[in-house]
Amino acid sequence: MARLTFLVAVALALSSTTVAFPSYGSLAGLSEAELDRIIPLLEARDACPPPGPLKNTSTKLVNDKDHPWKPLRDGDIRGPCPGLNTLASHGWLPRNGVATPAQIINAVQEGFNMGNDLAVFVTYAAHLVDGNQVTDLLSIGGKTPQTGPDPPQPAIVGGLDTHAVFEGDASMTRGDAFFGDNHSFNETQFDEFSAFSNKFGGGYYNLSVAAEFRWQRIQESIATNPNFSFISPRYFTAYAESVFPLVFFVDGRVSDGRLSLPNARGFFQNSQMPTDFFRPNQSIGLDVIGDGISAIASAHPIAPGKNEGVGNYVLDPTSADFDHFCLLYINFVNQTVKSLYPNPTGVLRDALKRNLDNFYSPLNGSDCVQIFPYGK
Ligand code: HEM
Ligand SMILES: *[C@@H]1O[C@H](CO)[C@@H](O)[C@H](O)[C@H]1NC(C)=O
Ligand SMILES: *[C@@H]1O[C@H](CO)[C@@H](O)[C@H](O)[C@H]1NC(C)=O
Ligand SMILES: *[C@@H]1O[C@H](CO)[C@@H](O)[C@H](O)[C@H]1NC(C)=O
Ligand SMILES: *[C@@H]1O[C@H](CO)[C@@H](O)[C@H](O)[C@H]1NC(C)=O
Ligand SMILES: *[C@@H]1O[C@H](CO)[C@@H](O)[C@H](O)[C@H]1NC(C)=O
Ligand SMILES: *[C@@H]1O[C@H](CO)[C@@H](O)[C@H](O)[C@H]1NC(C)=O
Ligand SMILES: *[C@@H]1O[C@H](CO)[C@@H](O)[C@H](O)[C@H]1NC(C)=O
Ligand SMILES: CC(=O)N[C@H]1CO[C@H](CO)[C@@H](O)[C@@H]1O
Repeated sequence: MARLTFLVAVALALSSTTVAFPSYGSLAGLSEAELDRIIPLLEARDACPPPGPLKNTSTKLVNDKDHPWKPLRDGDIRGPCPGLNTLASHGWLPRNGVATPAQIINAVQEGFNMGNDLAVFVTYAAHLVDGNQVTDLLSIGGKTPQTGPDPPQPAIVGGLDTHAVFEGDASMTRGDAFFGDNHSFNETQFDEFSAFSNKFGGGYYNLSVAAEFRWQRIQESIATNPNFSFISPRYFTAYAESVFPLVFFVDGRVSDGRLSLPNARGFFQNSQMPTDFFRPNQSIGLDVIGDGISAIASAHPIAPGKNEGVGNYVLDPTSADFDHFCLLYINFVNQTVKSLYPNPTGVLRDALKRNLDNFYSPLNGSDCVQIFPYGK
């Protein structure tokens, strides 16, 4: 009897641990003892290799009858990225907001015609720092709100809401983490987005608006956020994300580089494509986005740095910048990933090595040489 009670207690303890640690929870930053306890409870999954480019890159209806917008159900996860949120709310991604990297790459290619190099690079960057390497799952936001009694649990980081490794400051429609919410749509910020679109774009978000508003958001963070950080990778993603709406949120039958405010609100706030929305008429990858980044950054140049107190923006010469793209890759791997996983073993190490290969693959053949923090 005592033995049975003991077994039941162990079973309960194990199941509550499993509940407390979702399959998509990130293992980044956990102690060796926590990793030893949690990893055996996870169902390890061999990831499929990254999908290749689309075979047919024509424009087509993507708000179609197989991908209707649906409202959130209890427990569905959404996060700081209006692109991924929208794909989930239209069923191009699992509607619960938890996906494998391969599902994300397929969805951004099919749904928005994102180019394969960009899709692979961004997805594995996010997965390496915010996803679960062992189960191959990534949450596009935080974790499901815990319902019921809270069992003791390790500090679960993970999902794209995690601050400072991928998600960062000076977003257009989301606040800085310092102010408490780094991922929800903010109406005040959208009002400003609209005001800038009226002032510089004749009522549309176009490249001129993108340049002015990017600069405005940087200036606001400098002036108000004592903890403002604008170094790589955020330095790159902030500019890239200012370009994305111009190409991915504009109907592919028009492709005129300007986004109407009602359609912008649909994507940014409601994770919703316009009725009858067609994806871009060609795949848009690193080269086109790179041109957009240059146009926006050159309108109001500022080097990477961080605030040391409100209003005191101090440059950080160790950060990668537009002249040192390979340093983005090197620092991300050698510093960010390495510090989150200082000494991985077993299935975790194997998965990290595979995902580092996948992350590097769009750079293969360039003069940016691959590095191997966990051996070849
Ligand atoms: C390929 C995988 C993708 C990943 C992992 C990803 C991840 C993210 C993350 C973490 C952010 C938050 C950055 C921040 O504000 O701190 C973000 C923002 C953003 N993403 Fe994505 N994204 C992806 C694809 C896309 C696509 C396909 C689109 C457009 C269709 C898109 C559009 C945007 C935009 C416009 C923002 C800026 C939001 C704002 O500043 O208010 N993303 N993304
Ligand atoms: C490519 O897709 C478009 C839009 O769905 C379709 O009209 C066209 O026939 C396809 N082309 C080929 C070669 O399959
Ligand atoms: C403050 O900045 C540091 C360094 O970027 C970051 O690790 C930390 O999460 C930030 N805290 C908040 C509340 O934004
Ligand atoms: C939205 O942003 C504004 C301006 O930065 C800020 O004052 C406000 O607290 C934010 N609202 C929410 C709900 O976070
Ligand atoms: C944006 O729209 C405004 C108003 O129509 C126009 O003056 C400006 O040239 C446009 N910017 C670009 C890059 O097309
Ligand atoms: C897509 O549309 C743009 C703007 O109308 C046009 O310049 C471009 O040639 C089109 N691309 C394809 C592949 O049809
Ligand atoms: C990566 O880090 C290792 C160990 O800290 C160092 O020896 C190596 O030079 C770094 N690689 C690059 C390319 O910076
Ligand atoms: C890079 O390309 C080489 C030669 O095509 C190939 O053998 C290697 O597996 C590739 N590496 C990665 C990480 O994609
Ligand atoms: C680090 C950080 O500030 N993360 C926050 C992102 O936003 C969510 C929701 O408000 C917070 O719970 C996180 O702490």
